[in-house]
Amino acid sequence: MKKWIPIASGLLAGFVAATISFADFSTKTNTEAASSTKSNAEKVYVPFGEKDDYYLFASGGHSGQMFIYGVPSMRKIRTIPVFSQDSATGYGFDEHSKKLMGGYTWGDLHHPAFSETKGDYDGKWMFATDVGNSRAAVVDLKTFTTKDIIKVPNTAGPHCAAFVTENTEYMFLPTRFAVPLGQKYESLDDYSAKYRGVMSAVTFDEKNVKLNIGYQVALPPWSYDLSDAGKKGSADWAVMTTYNTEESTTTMEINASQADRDYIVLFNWKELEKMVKEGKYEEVDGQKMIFPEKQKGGIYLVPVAKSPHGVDVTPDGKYFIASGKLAPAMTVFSFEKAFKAVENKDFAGERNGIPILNYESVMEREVNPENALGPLHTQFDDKGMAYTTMFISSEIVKWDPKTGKTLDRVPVQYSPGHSVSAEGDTVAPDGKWLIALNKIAKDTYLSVGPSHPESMQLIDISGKMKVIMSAPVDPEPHYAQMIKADKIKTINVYPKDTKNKDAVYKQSETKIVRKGNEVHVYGIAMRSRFIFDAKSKRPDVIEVNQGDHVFIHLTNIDFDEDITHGFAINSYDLNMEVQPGQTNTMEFTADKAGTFPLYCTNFCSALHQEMNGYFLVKPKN
Ligand SMILES: [Cu+2]
Repeated sequence: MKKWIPIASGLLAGFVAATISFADFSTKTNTEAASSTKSNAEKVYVPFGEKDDYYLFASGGHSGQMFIYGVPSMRKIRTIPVFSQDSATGYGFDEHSKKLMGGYTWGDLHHPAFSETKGDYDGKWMFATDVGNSRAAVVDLKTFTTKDIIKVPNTAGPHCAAFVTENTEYMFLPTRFAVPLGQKYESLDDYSAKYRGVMSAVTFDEKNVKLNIGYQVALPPWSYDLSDAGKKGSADWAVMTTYNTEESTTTMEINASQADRDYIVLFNWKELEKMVKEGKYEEVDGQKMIFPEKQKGGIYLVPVAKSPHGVDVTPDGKYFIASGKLAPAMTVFSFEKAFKAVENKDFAGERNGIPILNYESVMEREVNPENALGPLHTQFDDKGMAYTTMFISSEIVKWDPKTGKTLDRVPVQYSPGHSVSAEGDTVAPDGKWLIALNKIAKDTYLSVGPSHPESMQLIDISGKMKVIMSAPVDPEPHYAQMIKADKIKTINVYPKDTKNKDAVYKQSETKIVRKGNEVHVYGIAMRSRFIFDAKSKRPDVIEVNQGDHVFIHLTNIDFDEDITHGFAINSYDLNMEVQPGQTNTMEFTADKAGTFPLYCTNFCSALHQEMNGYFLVKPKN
């Protein structure tokens, strides 16, 4: 009984707050959520009229999508389709998004990364990579829609990304699976000689909203796992972990864990950029490829405990932290010591022409919290303290990178992979909240059969760490980033684009144009009807001949926030969305003759159910 009193009174307090804020129409955020005097329920309760403090962008793994949550409420707000089709938004059905997807139907979205200015999230763009089909994408945070996707050649699964440099100069996409250049056929017997672990330096042209590959580096045929860019004094550098330096080609769980040490690849991207400018590269598949065994300088190896996962740069840019995922210890490495070792050529031999720095010369300290096992990934708070997920011992350990002292620890349910703290990988983390992204939820939620959801557990880190709540999540969050809500500036409606030849804003300009067997419909969606040809007897009907190639250009002329229309043709397996002010195109061949109702799929008004018409296909004979 006792247990329920604070929760009930918390809710009551919340309802009172809701009434007040609704009355004055306040849009203030729930800034005192982390106050330690509140109950768990009060800390996560965001009353009607108030908003969450943070957006959480979680990778959707092999769903191919990105999941958006509010923090601290942990309410799921939206799914952004990125690499996979999504009929809810028509993504992958309309011409623009179909083209972006490049012929693929799914993706495996791993690590989301916000664009940065001076090492801090600027709230403008979000990048992500696809391990399933080797692509990279950029999402516009004004509209929460995917704007560009590129296929990354010579790379098979850019798991190690995306992490951006301090001013979004680059994001580095190293491969998880080594493949021969050009992904040509080569026998696995020739693995060490013919396979490569290519890293791509991807640039983002903000003006044209276009991702490009600046250059590539033909690294040894190892698996590259995670990376981070330097900050402040180390801003010209980046680090990434690599495993299977054994170069094994089968039974990896045994063969890739033989050597006691794998490596962190430490590279100076300004140096690599200089090499490219000086023409020190070879053209491979149209890419500028740097071969580190021929072009010395710029890339170094740092030995690390075997099979490392995360490598994370401290907010001050002075250290990078990595751990072997089977080991009990985290290792803190010093950038300053690494720079000195590079300068003094303090090398312990080389691998594939890349100098290996002496472990002892670069290592600052090893940190070994009692009974902690399986350190994977580290985030930071506003005081520079580190929080490391322990996959095997199922806990988060808080520790001080400057002393190695363990400060706090909290069990999570269960097996956390990554974690994310508020702006926790920037130069200025916020503290307050940490979310454990747990791979296994077991019996946490109502059963949904043999396969259970994953979970995200919200941890208050404003004082002693405390798990506040747990939210189920679809497969599968690998990493997430959390940004202050007020940094994101969305638009309300798409502005009129008078240069767009497909757009029609006036009813009188709607028309159906035939050129041979090509039919172009220039139509309008508005509450609560479609108008394809205003002059026609039935303006909401499209009639074509079987075999016609049909383009339906549809503009939503409801310039009102949240009045989105859908457009589906029954039994034609087609659906797209037009957000307020947006123009979209659907292209298909009318191969089936018959009568097919068309309708608005996205609820738009009281008369939404009446927003329909017919698509008539006259048979050939
Ligand atoms: Cu509608």
